[in-house]
Amino acid sequence: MTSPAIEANADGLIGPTHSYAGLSPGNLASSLNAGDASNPRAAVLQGLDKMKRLADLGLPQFVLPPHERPDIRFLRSLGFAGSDGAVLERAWKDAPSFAAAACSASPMWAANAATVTPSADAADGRVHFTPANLVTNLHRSLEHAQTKRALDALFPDPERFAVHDALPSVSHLADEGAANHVRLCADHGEPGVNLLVWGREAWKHWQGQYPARQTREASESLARRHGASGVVLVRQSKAAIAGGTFHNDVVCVGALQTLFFHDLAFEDTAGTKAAIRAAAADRFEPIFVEVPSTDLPLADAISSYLFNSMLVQIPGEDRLTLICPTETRDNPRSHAVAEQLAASNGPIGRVEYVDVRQSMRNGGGPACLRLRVVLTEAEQAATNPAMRMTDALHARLSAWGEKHYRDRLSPADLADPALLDESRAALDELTGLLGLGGGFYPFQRG
Ligand code: SUG
Repeated sequence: MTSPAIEANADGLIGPTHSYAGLSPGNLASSLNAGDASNPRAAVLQGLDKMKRLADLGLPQFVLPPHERPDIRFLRSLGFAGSDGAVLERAWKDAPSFAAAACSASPMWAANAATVTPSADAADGRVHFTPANLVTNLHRSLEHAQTKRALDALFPDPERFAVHDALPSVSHLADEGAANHVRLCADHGEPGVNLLVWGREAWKHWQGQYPARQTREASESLARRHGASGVVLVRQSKAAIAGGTFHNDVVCVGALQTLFFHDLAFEDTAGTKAAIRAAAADRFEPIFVEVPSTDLPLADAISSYLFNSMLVQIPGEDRLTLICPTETRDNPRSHAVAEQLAASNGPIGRVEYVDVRQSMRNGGGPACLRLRVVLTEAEQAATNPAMRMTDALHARLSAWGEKHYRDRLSPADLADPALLDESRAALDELTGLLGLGGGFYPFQRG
């Protein structure tokens, strides 16, 4: 017996320290824009508008709170002491790379928050979450404990939800979460095919210029601990990683029966398709929409983020809608591919565009900002209602962002102790707005 289910989104609310610090080698946008001034206020409003857009389309939308940044606890663990302001000041003087990592607003990219297995695919009938350890990049490795706290707050019922700890934080088990997971199915509530894409193997030396962020062993462990069915493990292509595909979701997105991807996404495209077909067996016929490099060179795919779009089934519509960043419309080749898709009789009936430019400049498109969670009616009812996006919450959070966020932040401003106080004041108020209770943030626990 399967229960009808819908695909909800939980987006990372962009934090007050959103900045361009060049922290992610292999993520070309992050390197290219390093040192530029950011606009955290515009960023949070863009993210909120995107959430409202999805909620208005009839898809359940949740908000994941930003993490406390600067991460003073992390800096203290490195031996910096004194008042919180003194810790920050000293760290920026003596260890600026660690200080920059401690200030990153990277938890905004919720596709990296966790890997999710819907209850229809899990052996014990619960929805499983494993926060990603994100060990490849220092600034991101600081996220998983607070991510678990946020997921516990949003999915509090242990009868229905299993929120695990991250995999051990070692390079052998490097895990980047749902950015390397695609689920295909006949219908969200029915058992699906779980495509887990890895870049390197734990025991083999990695020689690429850029890091491969997901190990095969991490993906296997996730599937094992979630009791996931329909698992297909495939290798991300080395050419894709070399070209700047730091996550599979930069060149691939899927929904229901449709897999939309660039021809350089996988090391073995024919093998990947065959494995997906075999896993789908007689349950459904996968639809492959493959974009050849001749139509769209990898470099254009990466700079325009055509594939880092949200592929969604709007309630009541037969065909899928692709929600792309405005950068896709600005790139003539990507735009042509998107328009052809919508004009064809294929599975994607409509293309829309959303402005998330502040996030895009750090390599985070519409799909990076959201974590997809397939939920049955009963599971939806068991989520924390205070974290669900509504018109009223959108208005409250927009006013909150306007009040607390700066409209200009250069990387040098991250050292300003006033920013620490401003960020904490913002997060303190937010815990009330999202019903998170006291002690949600480390600074509230003393
Ligand atoms: O991990 N950028 C993020 C972008 C994550 C995008 N997520 C997905 N593709 N799902 C990253 O590389 C840049 C931060 C900086 O340079 O300041 C950063 O962390």
